[in-house]
Amino acid sequence: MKTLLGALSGLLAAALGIAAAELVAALLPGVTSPLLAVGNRFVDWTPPPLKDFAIETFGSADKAVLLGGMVVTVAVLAALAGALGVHRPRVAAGAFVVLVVVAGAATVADRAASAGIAVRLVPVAVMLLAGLAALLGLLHLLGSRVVRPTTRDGASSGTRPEGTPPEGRDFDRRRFLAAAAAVSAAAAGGGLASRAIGGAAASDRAALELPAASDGAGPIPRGTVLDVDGITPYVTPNADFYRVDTALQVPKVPLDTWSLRIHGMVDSDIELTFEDLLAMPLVERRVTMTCVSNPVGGELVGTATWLGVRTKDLLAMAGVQAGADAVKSTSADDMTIGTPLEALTDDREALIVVGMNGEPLPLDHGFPVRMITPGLYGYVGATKWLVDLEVTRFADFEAYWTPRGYAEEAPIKLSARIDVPRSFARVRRGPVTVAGVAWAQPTGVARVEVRVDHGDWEVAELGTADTPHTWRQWRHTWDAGEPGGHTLVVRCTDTDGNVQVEERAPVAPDGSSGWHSVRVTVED
Ligand SMILES: Nc1nc2c(c(=O)[nH]1)N[C@H]1C(S)=C(S)[C@@H](COP(=O)(O)O)O[C@H]1N2
Ligand SMILES: [Mo]
Repeated sequence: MKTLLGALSGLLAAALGIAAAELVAALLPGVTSPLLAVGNRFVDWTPPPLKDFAIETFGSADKAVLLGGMVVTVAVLAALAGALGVHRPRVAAGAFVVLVVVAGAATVADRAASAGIAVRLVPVAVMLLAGLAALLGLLHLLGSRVVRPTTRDGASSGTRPEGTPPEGRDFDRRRFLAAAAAVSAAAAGGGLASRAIGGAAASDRAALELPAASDGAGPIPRGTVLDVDGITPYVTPNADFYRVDTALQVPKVPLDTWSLRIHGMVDSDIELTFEDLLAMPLVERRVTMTCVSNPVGGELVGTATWLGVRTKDLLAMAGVQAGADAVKSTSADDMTIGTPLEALTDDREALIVVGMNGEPLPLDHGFPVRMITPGLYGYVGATKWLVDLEVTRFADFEAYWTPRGYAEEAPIKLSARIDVPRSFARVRRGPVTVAGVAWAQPTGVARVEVRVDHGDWEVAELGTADTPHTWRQWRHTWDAGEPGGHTLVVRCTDTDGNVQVEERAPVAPDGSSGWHSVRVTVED
C-alpha cells in the first residue's frame, strides 16, 4: 500500500514539476519547455530512415506517438522513484534530480529557444524546486522520515525499523490525501494555464481578415475537375492537407510579435511587420505541394490556393547583391531551409504566404507567414512560421536537413498516383474506372498512361490543365474481363516529353521515383 502511495507521490511530483515548468516556459519568450526540449532532441537525433518509417507508419500522428511515449517513460520512472522513496527519499530525490538535469541539458541545447542560457534555465529550476518539494513533502507525510539510511539492515531484512508504527497506521492518511489532492490541482491548474497562454495566436488568427488579392488565381477552368467517385479532390481542404514538420508543439506566433527580417547579401536590411506585409500587392495562386518523404503512391501531397506577396518583390525591396545564390530562411522554431535564389526570383512566382484556401494560414501550416516555392519539395522551399530571410551562398551555410541525408537542392520529381480502385479492391467484370492525380512541375503534365499487367500503355483522359504548378486529375476506363488478380500501373509524361522513370528510388536523398501500381481482383 505504501509503495503504491509512494509511486503516486512520484507521479504527482513529476506532474507538478512539468506543469510548473510548462507554465513558466509559456510566460517567457524564446524559451522551450523542458518536456518539448527533450522531444526536440529525439526529433533531431532520429536517423532519417526511422523518421521516414515514423511518417509512413503514423503519418501526422508521429508527434503524438513520440510525446505519448515520452509521457509514459517519465511516468514510469517517476512512479518507480516514488515507490523507492518510501524507504529511501534520498534515492528518489536523486533520481528526480537526474531527470531534471536531462531536461535541463535538452533545454539549454534547444534549437527552438532564442533566449539566453540563464533565462532558458528558469523553467528547469522551477521544475526542480516544485517537483522536489512535492516529492519530499508527500514522502514525508507517508512517514518515510523515520527510516534513516543507517538502519538499512532493518529495511533490507523486511522487518520494520525500530520505532516505526505498523504498516498502514504509521501516517496520517487524511493529510497525505489532502496534500496529494493539492498537488494534483496545482499541476492541473499549471497545465491549463500554460495552454491558455498559447491561445493568443489562435485568437489573432480567428480575428484576422485578409485583404483580397490584387491579382487573383482566377476560377478553376471548366473540365479541370473530373467527376469520379473516390478521386482526390482537385483542391485539398485545409483540414485534409498533409502536415510534415519537426514541431512537437506548433509554434504559436501572436501577430504583434511577428516580424520578417531580410538581410545578408542585400543593399539594405529590412524588417517588416505583418501590417507592412499586407500593405504590399497580394497575389493568389493554386500550387501543388509535396514532401520529399512522400513515397510512390503516398499521400504527402496536396493542392491549395495560396495568398501572399511575391518573394521576388520582397527581395527586390532589400536589393539582392551580386554573388548570392541562395536564401537561408529561418522559422520561429529555428528550422533552417536553404532555397536557390533563382527559384525565389524567376517566373514561377514563389510566394511569402499569408492565406490558404481563403483563410489565414492554419497554425499547423505556418501561421502567420510561410513560404511556398512551386516546384521544390517542402523542405527546401516551404518554411512555415517564417521570420527571417538571409540572402547568402550555399557554400556559406548548411540548412537543417542537409547534414541529415537530404540533398541541398531538390526539385519535385514528376509523379502519378492511382486513387481508385484502392489497392486490393475487388471489382466486378466489365468497365472499371481507374483514376488519380499526376503532377510534373514546372512544366505541367502532358500525358498519363495506364497499363494492366503486361499489356500496352493506354492513354488516360486528363482534366483540363489549370497551371503548370498544379496537378491534373486523370481517368481511364479499363474493361476488366479475366477474373482473378491484376496489377494496374500508371506513369506520367511532362510537357517537355520527360517520362516518369520506372526505377525505384527511396525518398532520401532527393525524393522517391518509380511507377505507382495497385493490385486488384476481378470477381467472377
Ligand atoms: N518551420 C518548419 N517549416 C517547415 C518544416 C519544418 O519542419 N519546420 N517542414 C517542411 C517540410 S519537410 C514540408 S514537406 C512542408 C510541409 O508543409 P505542410 O505541413 O503545410 O504540408 O513544410 C516545410 N516547412
Ligand atoms: Mo517535406
